[in-house]
Amino acid sequence: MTELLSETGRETMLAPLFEAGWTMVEGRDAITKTYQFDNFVEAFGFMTRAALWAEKWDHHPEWFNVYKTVEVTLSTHDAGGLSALDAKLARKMDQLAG
Ligand code: HBI
Repeated sequence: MTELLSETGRETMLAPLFEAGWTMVEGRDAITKTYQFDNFVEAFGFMTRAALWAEKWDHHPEWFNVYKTVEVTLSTHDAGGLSALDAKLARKMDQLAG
């Protein structure tokens, strides 16, 4: 069972993500960010790169792609909320999005 982020963990690990455009999901212990790319191929390329990391870390996003937009929501299903894995994957996604 993956541990939920503690209060201090949230302060330290989520603050930089909020600075980078992530927000809490209304009514859910999850974070979300919408990425805009130049075109569909760029958007899908991002998803492909992110998918390899999600698989490597066995931690998968909930995401929705329309054309050049990718809407990402992260939460840890088996913890029932946010864990350190979500912060880690969010940081990686921001790096991959360039
Ligand atoms: N991804 N976001 C998320 N949350 C999980 O609990 C999770 C996952 N990917 C794989 C995974 N769990 C496996 O370890 C099994 O628990 C399904």
